[in-house]
Amino acid sequence: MAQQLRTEPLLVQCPCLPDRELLNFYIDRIYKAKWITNNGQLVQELEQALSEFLDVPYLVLTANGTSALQLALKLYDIDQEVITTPFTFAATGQAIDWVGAKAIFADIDNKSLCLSPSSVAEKITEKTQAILPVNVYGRTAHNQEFENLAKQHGLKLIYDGAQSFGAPSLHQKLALNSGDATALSFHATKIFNTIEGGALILKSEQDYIKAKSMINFGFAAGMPAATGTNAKMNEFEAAFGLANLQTVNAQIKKRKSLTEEYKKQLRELESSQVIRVIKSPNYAYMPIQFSDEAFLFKADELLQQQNIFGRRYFHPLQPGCDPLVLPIANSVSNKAFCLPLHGDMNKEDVKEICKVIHLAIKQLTKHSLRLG
Ligand code: T4K
Repeated sequence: MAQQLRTEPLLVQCPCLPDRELLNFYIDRIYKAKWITNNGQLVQELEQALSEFLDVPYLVLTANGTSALQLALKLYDIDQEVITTPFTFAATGQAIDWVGAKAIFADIDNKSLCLSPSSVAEKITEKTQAILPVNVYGRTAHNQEFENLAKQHGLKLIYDGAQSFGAPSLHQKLALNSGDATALSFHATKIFNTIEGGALILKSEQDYIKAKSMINFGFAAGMPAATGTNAKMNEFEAAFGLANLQTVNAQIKKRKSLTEEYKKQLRELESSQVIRVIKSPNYAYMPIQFSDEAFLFKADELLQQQNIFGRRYFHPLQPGCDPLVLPIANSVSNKAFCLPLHGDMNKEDVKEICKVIHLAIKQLTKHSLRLG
C-alpha cells in the first residue's frame, strides 16, 4: 500500500453543521426573545416541523435519545422485564436499567439483524411488561409480528428508533409508526442533529400531554403534578435543528450516492461471499459484515494505517447478556463493521477505503485462510 498521505483522519461519522447565516437568523431570534429553554418558541417550531417532516402524529423533543427511551419506559410504568436485542448501542440496555427494569435479551434474526420475534416469544414470562426492538442501522422488521405478540400478551411495544431518521418513504413510515412509542436520537453523529437531542414519537394526545409534562419535572398548569425529570431540549439546540432540517434531504442524497459507490466497489467481494453489504435504508450507516472476523481485523488495521477509522457498531454485545445463548447476535457482532459515511467525504474516499479492504482480503487469503 502507498505511504499514508491523509493528514486529517477520516472518521466513521462527521457532524452536519448548519449554514452559519441561517443559524445566526435563529440565534438572533433567541437573543431578541431572551428565552433560552423551557419549551421556547424554537423548540415548539422544531417539534411542529419534525412532526410534519416525519409524518408522525405526536412528537416530544427531548435532551437526547437516551432520555427519550427512559421517558417512554416511565410513561408506561415499566419497572420489571423488558425484552430487547443484545445487538445495539449501550444506551438501549442502560435506559432499561436506569428506570429500574431488567433487560432480557433475545436473539436477533440473521437476515434483518433486528430482534427475532420467535426468540422474543420464548422469553415472555409473567414479569414481561414490554418489547423493545431496535431499528438497527435504520432497518426495521417484523413489525406486524411484534404488534401481534404485544397484543396477545398485553405488552407495551417501544421502539428504539435512534438510528431511524430519514426522508419520507414507506419504509420510514413503518419504522416510525409501529408500536406505542418510538425514540429518536438527534446526536451530533446522526443524519439529522441538534448537537445533543432526541424525540419521542407517540400515538395519542393523552400520552403526548403526559410526556410533555414528564420532561418538565411533571409540571401541569405550572404546578408539580407527578414525578418527572428534566429532559428538555434548549433553544440553541432547536436553532441548530431548524437550520439543519433545511439541508437534511441534501445530506441524505449525498449519503445515498456514497453508499452506491461503496456497493459498486465492493460488488466483487460480495459476490464471492467474503463480505455482505448490509442495507441501511435511510443511509445512516455503511455497515458490512465480513465472513470471518480475521478479515475485519486486517481491514481495520490497514485502514487505520491510512488514517481511516471505521467502527464496530455493535461490538461487544450489550453488557449483562450471555453471548453463548445468543448465537446469531454473537456471530454478527463479531463480524459487523461500519465504514465511514457522511457528508464530508467524496467518492474518491470511498474508492480508497474499498481498495484497502480488497488488499486486506488479498493479504489474508494468500495466507490460505478459508472462508467461514
Ligand atoms: N439507541 C441507539 C440504537 C443508538 O445508536 C443511540 C446512540 C442511542 C440509543 C442513544 O442516543 P443518544 O442518547 O446518544 O442521543 C455515538 C453517539 O454518541 C451515539 O449517539 C450513537 N447512538 C452511537 C451509535 O454513536 P460513540 O461512542 O461511537 O461516539 P464517538 O464520540 O466515538 O463518535 C463517533 C464518531 O464520530 C467518532 O469517529 C468521532 C466522530 N465525531 C463525534 C462527535 C461527537 C465527530 O467527528 N464529531 C463530533 O462532534 O457513540
